[in-house]
Amino acid sequence: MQVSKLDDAARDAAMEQLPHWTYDNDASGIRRNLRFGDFAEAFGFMTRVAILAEKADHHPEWFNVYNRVEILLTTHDAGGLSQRDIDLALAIDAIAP
Ligand code: H2B
Repeated sequence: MQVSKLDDAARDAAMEQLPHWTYDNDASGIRRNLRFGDFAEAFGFMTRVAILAEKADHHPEWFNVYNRVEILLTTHDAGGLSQRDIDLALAIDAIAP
């Protein structure tokens, strides 16, 4: 399905729903960093996100060390931030601690 990059106004409006996320202009995506009690909690969270991502056919770029998870959402097919990233960010927020 075709997906387009959000324009600046749409991006700014969407970001108002996502106070835990910051827009990274260089990456043309949004970032959220999380910290958990230990690796098992962090990886458990990543597993839940992976299931959501696979269902949506939209996948995060992320980095994990022990109890830290750093997430970048951008849409490769659109060359930047799209509504798919906003939808996945909202779904991630709903299961984040
Ligand atoms: N994830 C992300 N983040 N961006 C994409 O453009 C994307 C994806 N495209 N997951 C999907 C898979 C595409 O490659 C498949 C073929 O639908």
